[in-house]
Amino acid sequence: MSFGSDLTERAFGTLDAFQIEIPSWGFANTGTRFGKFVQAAAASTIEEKFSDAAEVHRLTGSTPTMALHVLWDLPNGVDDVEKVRLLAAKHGIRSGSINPNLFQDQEYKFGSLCNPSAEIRGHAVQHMIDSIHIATGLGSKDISLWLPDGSNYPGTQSIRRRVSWLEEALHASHAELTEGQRLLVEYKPFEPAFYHTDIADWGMALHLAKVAGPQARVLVDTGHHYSSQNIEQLVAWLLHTGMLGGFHFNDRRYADDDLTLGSIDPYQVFRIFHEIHTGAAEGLGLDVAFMIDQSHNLKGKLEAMVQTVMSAQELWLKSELVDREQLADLQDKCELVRAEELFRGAFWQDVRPLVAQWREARGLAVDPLCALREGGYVERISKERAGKQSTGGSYA
Ligand code: RM4
Ligand code: MN
Ligand code: MN
Repeated sequence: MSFGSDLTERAFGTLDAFQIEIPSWGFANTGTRFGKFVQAAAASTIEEKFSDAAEVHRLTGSTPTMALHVLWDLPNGVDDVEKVRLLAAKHGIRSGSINPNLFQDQEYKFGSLCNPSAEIRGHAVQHMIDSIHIATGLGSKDISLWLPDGSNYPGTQSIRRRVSWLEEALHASHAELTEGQRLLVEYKPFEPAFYHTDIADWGMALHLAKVAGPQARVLVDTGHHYSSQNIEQLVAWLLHTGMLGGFHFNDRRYADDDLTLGSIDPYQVFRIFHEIHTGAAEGLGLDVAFMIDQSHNLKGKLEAMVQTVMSAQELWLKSELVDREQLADLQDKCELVRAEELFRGAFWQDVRPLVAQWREARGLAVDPLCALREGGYVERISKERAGKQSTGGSYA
């Protein structure tokens, strides 16, 4: 397929502006609840994670920031800020969103921000506040809260009392935000709790974000929905209400599978991106953080991350190429098949040559996966790290 020069220019602008954050935990050994398969190249220190993130950014040009998980990456909390600042500067990767960890300590067995014990709730709020101070120290804009709280059996907890505790906790946390910072509220309908989760869906997250204060927004993790939920529709609603703060991208077939973005349903990512492009074109003044939340236990860490970023770039560009003016016209006329074909047509375009042209023009590897394989980085770290990997710094 050949592309005209206008289109090429537009595509280059779209790709230049595209950024997606990578998660530090994506480079660590990870697994399922049945165990972990250890990889020689897996990172076990924060320095190794920064080094891996820099390699992904060098190859893809789109990942200047890395999300950090407080207890995994800053086990000493605020005291680790200076060390992390130096590493970020050394590797040319900025610290991205700060993720509090309210699921690791033994005292959180029956909940953290929603624990019936006021004392334990207090510890959890303090952890939120520490996380915000870490973000301030690192120059990070977003604190993204995923709350593991919930219960396993009907009747064992008061759902409504827990809502009140959450409202109080998020309001108190929000008060610590500095100007320009945001509190992103993530939701998830199940796991680790299996009867009720305290922030189970986007409606609950939206309510809590509103109660927390003006700098709170909703974070959509694409893996955190019931099967068959129409994610682009809720994205459209969050855009409409000005409450969409960001995404954790991953793909899934069954549950919160954390598979590679677009590996199961690329059309869904396209549809979500289309909503965002449409919102931006309509002047909504968007401030939406794109982040990856994946951790691969079978694929090579670096390879999976580069593949994910490439898929994101391709889908972001495809969805930008929808002729939105013509689509709006067809929608107005209820020309269903023509509208659908226009939409699907953009999805089916092969934009990979266009992305390759952009890479070449920007001095990036034309084929980042091949460059990763041939560049020797993974071999080098596999030798350096062999035998010293820990299985900490990520889940199960
Ligand atoms: C959760 C959720 C959070 C992530 C943890 C590790 O399922 O997606 O965003 O921080 O996993
Ligand atoms: Mn997530
Ligand atoms: Mn998840």
